[in-house]
Amino acid sequence: MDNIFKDKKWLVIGAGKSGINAAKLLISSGAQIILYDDNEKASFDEIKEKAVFYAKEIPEDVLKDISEAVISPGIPLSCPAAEMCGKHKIKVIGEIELAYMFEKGDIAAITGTNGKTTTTALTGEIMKYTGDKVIVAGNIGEPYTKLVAGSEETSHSVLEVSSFQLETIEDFRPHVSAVLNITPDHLNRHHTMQNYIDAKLRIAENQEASDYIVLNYEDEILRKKAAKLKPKAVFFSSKRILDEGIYLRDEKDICMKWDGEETKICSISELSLLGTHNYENVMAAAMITRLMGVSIQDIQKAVKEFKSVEHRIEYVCEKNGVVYYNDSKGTNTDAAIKGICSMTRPAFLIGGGYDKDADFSEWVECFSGRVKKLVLIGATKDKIAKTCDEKGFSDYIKADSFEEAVDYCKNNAEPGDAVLLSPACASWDMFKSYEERGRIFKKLVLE
Ligand code: UMA
Repeated sequence: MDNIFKDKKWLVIGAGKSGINAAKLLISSGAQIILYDDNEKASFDEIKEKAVFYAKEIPEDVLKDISEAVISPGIPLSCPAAEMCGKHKIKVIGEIELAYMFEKGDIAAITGTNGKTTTTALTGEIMKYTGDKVIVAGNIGEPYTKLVAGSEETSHSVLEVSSFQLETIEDFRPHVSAVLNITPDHLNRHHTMQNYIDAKLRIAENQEASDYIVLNYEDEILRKKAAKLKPKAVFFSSKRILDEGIYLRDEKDICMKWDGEETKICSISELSLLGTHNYENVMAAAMITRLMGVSIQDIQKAVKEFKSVEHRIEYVCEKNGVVYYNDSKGTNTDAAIKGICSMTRPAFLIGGGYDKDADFSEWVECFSGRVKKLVLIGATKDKIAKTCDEKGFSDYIKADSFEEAVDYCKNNAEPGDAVLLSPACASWDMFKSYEERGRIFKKLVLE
């Protein structure tokens, strides 16, 4: 095969995890790298010998030699660097698309507003029962560009893909895709709900009739879109028994119906994961892996063995009769509502963070009878406080720092209470990532 990268000059936009790993993949294929980041202090030590770095602006004479550009997911196509590419007719692809050019095996790709990390992790665990090599990558944390070089003809890549990543695919074609649900999120980036839905559904754009898409039957948007998609749609439902697909029978058993035959996968009492949203994640993962060729017996074993994912309603510890939970992955109101609704004790809730133009009404509405005190942090604290005032919820305080918020909870929660970090916001105003926010929370709690 011709090496289409050799001696080509590639522009890598973004010097975070995705950008650095995209650059490394390109360098290993013989390409030359121009690295761009809005932040002039961006660190790129790993590739500093092999990349030329620019911040804010790229000189015209450098741009004219660039053949293609790869953009990181967190950077919108309206950023100055991508606009410069447009002016110079340089094609811009996303980091997922770049990795896909190196893929040798088959792919299961999972998106949705919520649940995708748990579903991806579980899908990866079930796929491992095939005995084949399994790569778990994407929005879940490990960039696809970092791991794809290890793919083989018989390997399986299980990818969590965000709407940001799907915006910039071209040929990316999973054999099995899944959209778990679509509720408002990232509207500051996508501007309208329709744009957000369109970005998510790009997951099926290159799929053919021999491919599958797993969809949530209870999500009206997805149910209506199914017939218009090229891959065969297979549904899961937590509310009704389906003619084909996977569903929760009598609110206790997860059953799969395929080729006219119903098989019980497990009872929900056998699962470590809690809550209906998690049963949906299990159903999606079981269906995806069945369509990827895993046996029913292996699916049955794997789902029962699976434990919860870090930062998703994660039990931290019990101290002085107070139980602490880290739900830092609750980065939007929908996910955070699931966090609160899973609590069986009155909760001190730490909320607030980066402003994504979200509406906090529904989140605040579910506080009644559940939230003892809301401790607000970050850029959205005044906006959330205003929503609380409008909704008649007055048990809130504002903290000046994350440490102050955690300390307040530690000093005021009483035996029988829970302390829950479930911010309903992204972390980027105060932290590098939701992972960093979750880990700092756990450290402060355990101190
Ligand atoms: N930057 C700019 N201009 C901008 C914005 C950012 O130059 O307008 C620069 C920053 O200075 C920084 C770099 O871009 O140096 C960061 O790039 P990035 O935001 O794409 O972040 P990465 O570190 O590359 O991580 C990305 C994903 N981040 C985002 O989509 C925001 C990670 O998803 C993903 O795990 C990682 O790639 C590996 O694939 C995180 C996320 O928060 C978990 N995702 C969102 C979510 O789940 O809601 C979509």
